[in-house]
Amino acid sequence: MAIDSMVAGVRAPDLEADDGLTRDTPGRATPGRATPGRAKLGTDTAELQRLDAAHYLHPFTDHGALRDQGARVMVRGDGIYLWDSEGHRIIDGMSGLWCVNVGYGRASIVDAAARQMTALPFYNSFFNTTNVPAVRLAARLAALAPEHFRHVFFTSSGSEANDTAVRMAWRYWQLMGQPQRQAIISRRNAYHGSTIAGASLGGMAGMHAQGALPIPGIHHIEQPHFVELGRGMSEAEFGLKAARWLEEKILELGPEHVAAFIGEPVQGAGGVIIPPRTYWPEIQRICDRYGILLISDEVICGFGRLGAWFGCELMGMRPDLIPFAKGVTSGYVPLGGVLVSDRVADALVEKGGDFNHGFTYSGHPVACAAALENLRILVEEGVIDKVAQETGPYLKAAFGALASHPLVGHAESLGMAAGLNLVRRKGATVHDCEPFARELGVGMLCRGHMFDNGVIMRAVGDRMIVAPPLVITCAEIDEMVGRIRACLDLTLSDVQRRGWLG
Ligand code: PXG
Repeated sequence: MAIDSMVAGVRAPDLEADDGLTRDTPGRATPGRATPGRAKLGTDTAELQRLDAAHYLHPFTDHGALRDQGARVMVRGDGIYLWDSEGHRIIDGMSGLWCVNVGYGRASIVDAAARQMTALPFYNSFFNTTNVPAVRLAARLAALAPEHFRHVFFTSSGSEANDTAVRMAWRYWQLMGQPQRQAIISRRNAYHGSTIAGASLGGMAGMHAQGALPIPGIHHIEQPHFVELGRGMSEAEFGLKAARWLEEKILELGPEHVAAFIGEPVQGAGGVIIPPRTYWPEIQRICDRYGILLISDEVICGFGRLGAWFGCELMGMRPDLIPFAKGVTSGYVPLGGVLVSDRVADALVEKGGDFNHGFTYSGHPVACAAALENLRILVEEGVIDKVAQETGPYLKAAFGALASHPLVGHAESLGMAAGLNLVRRKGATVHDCEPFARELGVGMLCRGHMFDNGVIMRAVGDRMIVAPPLVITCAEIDEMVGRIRACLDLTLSDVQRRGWLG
């Protein structure tokens, strides 16, 4: 999960120099130390790259490598397109980071935030106070969420949302007189954030390895990854088998010790892993059987990514808690939260007393105002219906056709999330394909070509994924998939030249 860095893209003929940046110093920065106290923010790329390398520690980044390469400086966005400081126009195939669902350049969200900043930029929601956008947003979300949800707890990020879900699950079981129910079960290759609870819930070995993680009480089972683990089975059979790993873990821990199970409806950062249709209904049955809370982490899947308001609605789940973030504001302002079902809210409200948890920015009025306008756009423009009925199926066909490429084992999508596997040799079934040796880094090679050719795509090992803004049109999907195909050709030439095809 290193950041996507730093190669040239397609130079846009149509970039207006209206971003205040000069472009007379193209090329890479020479890294170096800025003079303390004298650093003045330059407007040219090289100067920004130098200051970036000198002072800015980026998330999930090899800082030494970034310093040598120089960061790409993004300066402007419009619809599905981004422009960097050197004027390259790039298709944002990742919606920022799975979040800019309504696309860039939405003046009405800017106006809503500015109006709220003018009226009341901040007030807290502690000490029996509230604010207008937070109240309105809570009511709006209650109306949009599945029927058994009427309450919301606000945070500023997905990680905080998941920390909140864990604390809420623990508190719920205390209030229910079963305080020994503390174990939370999650899955390998899940991503639930980067705070200590979030990283513990996540199943990313590389994150656990850099500290004393996971924290005690968090357990992992295998993921429902048919390609990796389903050899010799039908998808339907594998879905049931994968769900029953949960039951085995519950019985191993003792049901009376288990508080909750958490999962993303479709794993996002793990590589757009779409589970078999049989998986989630069986998980639901198991959670019901042992009374365990089900947490549907909708930080990526919520707000239309899969062609429904929430992924759980598509998957046959009836969760008790829904952490969300990202798409609720389309990333214009940070906001997250947890939708709380009646089962949990009734305990908190009716039996509760104080729930000793919250953040300064819980219910931030500017973030909530931006979210309200973002939700208005999603509803009034029929964005999610379009993903379900028009652009999602169009992407499925266009992206699925990439499976004919000699490097592609299989390609699949759901809504506006898609993934394909780069393979050394194709096979009759997904299990007969031969992967490349992981250390060759074919996915990263391919991602480099994508950047060079003006489309942002993520590489998760050798799985290439896209999740473009939900407002992408069919013509734009054609443009994006055309560039992806061209980059697959370039990657194929590379691996042939290097003799990696055998
Ligand atoms: N849950 C899920 C399902 C996520 O995808 C988080 C929680 C944490 O949200 P915050 O707002 O705390 O980042 C996420 C975040 C990637 C990538 O490389 C994905 C995320 C974050 C960073 C990188 O795909 N998702």
